Amino acid sequence: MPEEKQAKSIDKATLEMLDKAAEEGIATVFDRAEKMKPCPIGADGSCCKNCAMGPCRVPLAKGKEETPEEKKARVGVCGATAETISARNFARMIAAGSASHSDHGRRVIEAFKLMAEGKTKDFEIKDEQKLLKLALDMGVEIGNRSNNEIALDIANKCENEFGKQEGELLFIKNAPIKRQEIWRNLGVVPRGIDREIVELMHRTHMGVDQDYRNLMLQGTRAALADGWGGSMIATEIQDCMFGTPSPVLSEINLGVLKEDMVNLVIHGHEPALAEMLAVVSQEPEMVKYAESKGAKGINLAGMCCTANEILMRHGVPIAGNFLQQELAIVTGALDAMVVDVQCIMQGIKEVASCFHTKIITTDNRAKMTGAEYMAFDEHNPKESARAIVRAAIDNYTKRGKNVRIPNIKQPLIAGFSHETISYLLGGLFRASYRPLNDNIINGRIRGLAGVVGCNNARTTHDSGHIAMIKELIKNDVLVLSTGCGAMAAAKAGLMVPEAAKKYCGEGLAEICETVGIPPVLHMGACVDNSRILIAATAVVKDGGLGDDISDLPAAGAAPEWMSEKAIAIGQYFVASGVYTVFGTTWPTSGSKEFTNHLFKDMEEMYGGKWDFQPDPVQAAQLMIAHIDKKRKALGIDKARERVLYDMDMRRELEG
Ligand code: NFS
Repeated sequence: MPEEKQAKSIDKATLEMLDKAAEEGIATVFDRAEKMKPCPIGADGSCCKNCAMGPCRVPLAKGKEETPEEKKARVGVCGATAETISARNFARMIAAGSASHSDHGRRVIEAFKLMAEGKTKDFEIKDEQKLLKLALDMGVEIGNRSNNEIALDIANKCENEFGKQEGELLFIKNAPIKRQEIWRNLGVVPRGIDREIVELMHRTHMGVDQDYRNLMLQGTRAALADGWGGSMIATEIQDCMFGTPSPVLSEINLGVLKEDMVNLVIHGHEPALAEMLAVVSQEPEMVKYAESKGAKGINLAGMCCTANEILMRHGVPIAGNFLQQELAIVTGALDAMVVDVQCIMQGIKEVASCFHTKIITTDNRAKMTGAEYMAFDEHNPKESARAIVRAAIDNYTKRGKNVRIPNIKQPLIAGFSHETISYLLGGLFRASYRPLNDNIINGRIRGLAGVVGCNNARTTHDSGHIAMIKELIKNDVLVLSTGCGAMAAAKAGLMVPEAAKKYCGEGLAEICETVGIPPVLHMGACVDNSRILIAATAVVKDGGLGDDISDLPAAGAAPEWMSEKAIAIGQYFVASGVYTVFGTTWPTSGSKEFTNHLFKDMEEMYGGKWDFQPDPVQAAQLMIAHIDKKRKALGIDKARERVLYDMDMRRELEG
């Protein structure tokens, strides 16, 4: 029987634009993925190219048990074993992922410092309460000092977290006490963010660390330096400067583009420029300028995590998630795609060459051959943003006749910072996680799941996220989401309160309806996974559910992951005590021993562990089983039935 072709997406807007691309002979990521299969040796982590004696390939023969002799022979030219090679590759993914999140955090601090020093007037403190709380947490004097004086001290302290050579990262103290002890006992508390990443790169160089256990201790240090360091710093400082998110209504999918307006999509990860674009695109002079070119106004929309940032704080609509970036251009209605850093496919340039769309790079760390570079000047952010908006408006006049915008979009509610969750549940004057804890203890909410991460062209777009989330909420698991996973959920209509009645088990539906929240809470961009860590810690601190994150009936997943950042996130979740299951593909399959270390040993070390399950419904069942195990350990298990999907229900899901 011929192999059944995998559906490209479950999202109708995506499918419609893929048809348009096909009609016009335009290749996208979906076509390239079909044309080029992944290298099976590299996909399993069995290829080492860390020196010029290689690349060495040490693939594991599939379908039969390996003999000890065969295992012994599976080494690189230098003698590196499959275990070492696999661990090095995995560790380097962590290093790259942690570097990306952390360098994002560093840029945010730079802007924050300029603001504090009065060198830019366009940024300001938007959340004074959060600033003061940060000051208290970080030991910064408040007294009679101005906000900017306090902010400058905080900026300097945060900056120091990157280059610190000794001691412990400051935000480690945000974790439950017991967690901190576990880390100290294992010796994995990060010193400085940069130091841990550099040391990991050193240790994975040819001929350095050859013990996968030891390598992963450093991998964990670098990952924790991301989750409880770079990412957490980014989130906290962004909240001070741009405001802590609170519930906001918006819309998502390609249908947010408008035929009669200048369409400008901001794509990437960092919020500073996007914040300014959100402001200046509404300025009367700008709108007038757009009208002078025949447009009805300026329509700003987001893509990937920059989109999440400005959605959370301003309700700016989202055009789509990772795999939709080229398709926004295929509509023919996009006048400019403005990019900063991360997750930007080079393919957008080629697709844009078939239309009038201008690709504008704005960050000196991420330029693209053939695209126009318009530097974002942090000293003068508003002016930079105005120049970009003007360029988009000018380009509107070049829009061709070949325009088709799918008439598909969904409403969503976003803005669930951990502060918001406690206000919503506890009330403005007694904000607390108590009601959440009580409802977990009484079983209305079975547990919590973080479903996060990317899209991956090797699996049906959005399908993993949606199948997994529906299975979880059906079983009364409240889902916290970030990144492209959150966008998938929103597009499927799961981020409105009405979704509770339709998709949730009785207990969860009751809570959502009473509080007026959706069953899937949008917590922001991928750096905002740190919000999930803080929320989990708040649940621990509120009491009744153990004294560590690993005691909570909670689990994490990235069913469609693809980025190195996802591996860094996974490792800091595991090291923070969370059972974490990934889908699509597993990058250490070439070494059973090393995979065992991640899937088994880590549970003894950290109370959390990795797992891999490409079927999203089965993966959800693994998460639920883990949640039930934790409920039992806490003594709050009462007999409850697990809803299992039958084939009809699955078909309905996929249809
Ligand atoms: Ni996260 Fe956000 Fe999306 Fe994946 Fe990329 S945009 S930082 S890496 S693809 S979720």
